[in-house]
Amino acid sequence: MKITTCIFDLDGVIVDTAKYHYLAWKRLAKEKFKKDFSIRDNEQLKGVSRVESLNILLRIFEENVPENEKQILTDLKNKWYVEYISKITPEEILPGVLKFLEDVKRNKLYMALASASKNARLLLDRIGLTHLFDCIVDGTVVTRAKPHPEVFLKCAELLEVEPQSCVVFEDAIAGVEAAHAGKMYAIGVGDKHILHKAEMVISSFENIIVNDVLNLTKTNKNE
Ligand code: B16
Ligand code: MG
Repeated sequence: MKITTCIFDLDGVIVDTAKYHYLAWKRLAKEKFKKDFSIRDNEQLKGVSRVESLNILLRIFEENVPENEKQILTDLKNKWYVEYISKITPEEILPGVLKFLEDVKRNKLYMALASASKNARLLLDRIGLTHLFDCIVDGTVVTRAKPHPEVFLKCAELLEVEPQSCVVFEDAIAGVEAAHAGKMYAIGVGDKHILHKAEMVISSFENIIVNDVLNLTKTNKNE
């Protein structure tokens, strides 16, 4: 089937917000539990929803918190995170992304944004990319977290395209799994050892052109 749509994750694909999520979780761990949250443990939070991220963090620290207090903790983490990202500028768009997005437009493919983040629109506005996307599906719209494919399937539904004609760009293992669960192709952005389940892995958008995406159909099991 011909590729019709490129679906982009936001955090870690278009802009490196993982470091800001990390700083905010690290601060929470320090101030509330007097513990140090490592960058290695932070990998487990990528692409995962806010509340599930807290659950993972509590599991790592073997801490128990009553359900009603979880909201207070996630609100605090989000307050700090929003403070950090409010200062983001278009300069923080990752290398090669703008050129690749222009290439997608030139090839008349749909462009969708699919993010687990409830701050996705704020972030897109800050970096000036909102107008480029044909549809935006974020954490305020979906109820099920990756690896469930809901966020990607919703994009296909809104654009009225077949999931098999969509290619998802993801930096998280859970995101690659979600794309496959939705019968879509996955291109990993990051480490090829971590994202080895994807059909293709790029270390940066400087290493890909749209033709590479269109050629996926020739070799792939989705055919
Ligand atoms: P928020 P993505 C995800 O965004 C992040 O990777 C993940 O670390 C974060 O916990 C999640 O969004 C929720 O974000 O707290 O802002 O609602 O990678 O799916 O674009
Ligand atoms: Mg991500």
